[in-house]
Amino acid sequence: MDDSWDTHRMNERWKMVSSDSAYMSSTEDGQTPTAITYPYNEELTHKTILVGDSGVGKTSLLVQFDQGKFIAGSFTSTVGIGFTVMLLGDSAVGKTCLLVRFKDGAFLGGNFIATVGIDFRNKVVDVDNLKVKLQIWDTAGQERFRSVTHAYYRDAQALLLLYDITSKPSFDNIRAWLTEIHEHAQKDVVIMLLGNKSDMAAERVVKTEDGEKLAKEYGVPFMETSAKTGVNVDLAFQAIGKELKHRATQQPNEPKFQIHDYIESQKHKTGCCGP
Ligand SMILES: Nc1nc2c(ncn2[C@@H]2O[C@H](COP(=O)(O)OP(=O)(O)O)[C@@H](O)[C@H]2O)c(=O)[nH]1
Ligand SMILES: [Mg+2]
Repeated sequence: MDDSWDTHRMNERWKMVSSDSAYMSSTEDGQTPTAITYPYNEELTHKTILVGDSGVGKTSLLVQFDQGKFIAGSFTSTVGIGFTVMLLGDSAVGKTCLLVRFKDGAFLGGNFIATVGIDFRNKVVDVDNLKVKLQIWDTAGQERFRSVTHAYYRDAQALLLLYDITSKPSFDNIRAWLTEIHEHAQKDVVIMLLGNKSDMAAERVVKTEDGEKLAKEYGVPFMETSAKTGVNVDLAFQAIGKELKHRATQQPNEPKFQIHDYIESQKHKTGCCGP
C-alpha cells in the first residue's frame, strides 16, 4: 500500500532532517540511548512515524515541517514520478483480470467482475532504482460502444490495448480502437498491444503471428499475456514503466530506451509451446 512507501520516504526524509539540523542529530551507529543519558541528549534519535490512510496528508505535513513549505500534489511529492495508464479493448477480453493480476497477483475467474469492473489501481514499479508510480485505469461498460470518455484518453500517458486470442471479433476491433486512440489520445502516448488469455491454447483463434503483424503495422510493441497464469503481465507494465521513466528523465547524451528490444529479450513466448 501507499502507506509503507510514505513511511519509507519519511525515514529517508527524517535522516535528512536529522543531519541538517543542529537540534536533531541521529545516532548513526544505531544505538539506542538508555535512560542514563537523560534528561537531555543531542544524540538521541526521536523516531516518529506518521500513520494514517493514504491521502490524509502525511507527506505534506512532513515536508511542511522539514522545509517550511507546502508542496501540492501528494502523488509527486511522495514518489517522484507517476504516470497514468489506461486499459482498452472490447468487453470481456480480460482488462479487469489483467489489472487485478498485476496489482494483487491473483486471478479472478467467473463473470461477476466483468459487470462490476474497477476504476483504477495504483502500483509502484521499480525502474532502474527509481520508484515509478503507475495509476492504471480500467474501463468498464463504455468499451462495448467504444465510447470511452475522451477526456480519459487525454490524461493517459500509456495505453494497453487488449484483445482475446480466443475471440476473432475482439482482434478485428483493434483497428477501430487504434483509430479512436489516434484521434483522441496524446500524440506521444505509449501504446502496447496485448493478446490476452494465452493460456487457452485449445480455444485459440488468433495466431501469435497475426498479433505480431498487426502490431508491426502500427509500430507498437506486442506480447501475449495471461491474466490467469500471470504470463507476461508484470513484463507488460514493467516495459511501460521503463519507457515512461526514460522519456521523463532522458538526458540528451543518453541512448534512447528501446522498448521493442527490451520486450523481445524478456518475454515468455506462448505462441507454439503454451505458457
Ligand atoms: N482463461 C483465461 N480467462 C481469462 C483471462 N483473463 C480474463 N479471463 C476471463 O474472461 C472473462 C472476462 O474478463 P474481464 O477481466 O472481466 O474482462 P473485461 O471486460 O475486459 O474487463 C472473465 O470470465 C475472466 O475470468 C485469461 O488470461 N485467461
Ligand atoms: Mg472489466
